[in-house]
Amino acid sequence: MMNEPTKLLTIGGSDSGGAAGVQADLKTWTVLGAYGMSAISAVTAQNSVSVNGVAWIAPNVVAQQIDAVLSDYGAAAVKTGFLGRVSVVQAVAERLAHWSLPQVVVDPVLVNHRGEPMFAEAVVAAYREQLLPLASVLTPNRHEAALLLGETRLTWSLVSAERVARQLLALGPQAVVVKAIPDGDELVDVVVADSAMWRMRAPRIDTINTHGSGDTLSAALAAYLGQGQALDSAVAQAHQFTQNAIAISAEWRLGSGHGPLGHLPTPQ
Ligand code: PXL
Repeated sequence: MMNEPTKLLTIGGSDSGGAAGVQADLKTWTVLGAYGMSAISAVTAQNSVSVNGVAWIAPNVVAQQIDAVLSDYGAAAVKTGFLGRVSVVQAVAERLAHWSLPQVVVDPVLVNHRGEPMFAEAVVAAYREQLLPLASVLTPNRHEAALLLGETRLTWSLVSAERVARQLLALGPQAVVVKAIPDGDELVDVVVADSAMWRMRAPRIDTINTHGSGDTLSAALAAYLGQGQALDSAVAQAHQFTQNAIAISAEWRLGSGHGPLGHLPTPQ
């Protein structure tokens, strides 16, 4: 029997610095033995210090890329990232509904690394109304979770994170992972699906090099789900993969700012 790789599609933005966006997804997928494809929604000019420019790709061209790969290769799982425009969210939701994919991981890229909203409220509404109902798993950080629910004054605790995760679940995704809730020296991911809820804890690694960590977690999750893992084992392995990648690059100084993860495990 031929041993073919699992096919995966990322729909998101290009990060010229190679840390986040489709570059993070494709690196993650290669390391995990999958075959990665991409539909680019935006081209960003950025490095470890700043984002200097964004060029948006026309929604029909985003749709054409999706149709081109799904009509030929197909995909076991799709991940969405930096969509950023109502018209792009609409086009992506429309094509995903058309192709009726088995696994859709929606990483709602809506805030910058300081937790501030990057886009107009209409973009958040488009996510809520059009993309969340199509998601197998939604993977917001706490700022994105609050934004999606229109909550501006949240005091974060694990209990509020669990409430928020349940409220997001009611908007349509089959599962929600709220990432990186601070709890003492640890960061906790809260997972809800149906009647189940659980927490994944990890010590906070003291490093500036976490650019693309959210993308890496959701990309790894898409890969494990696409490879046929159940949700609980897929989220646990994606969490572990991301922790390892953060640990590998913790001491790197590739640029002078907020640097990337080390996706490739170093030989022991
Ligand atoms: O980490 C979220 C993200 C996703 N996609 C692109 C990005 C970023 C953050 O920098 O630049 C293209």
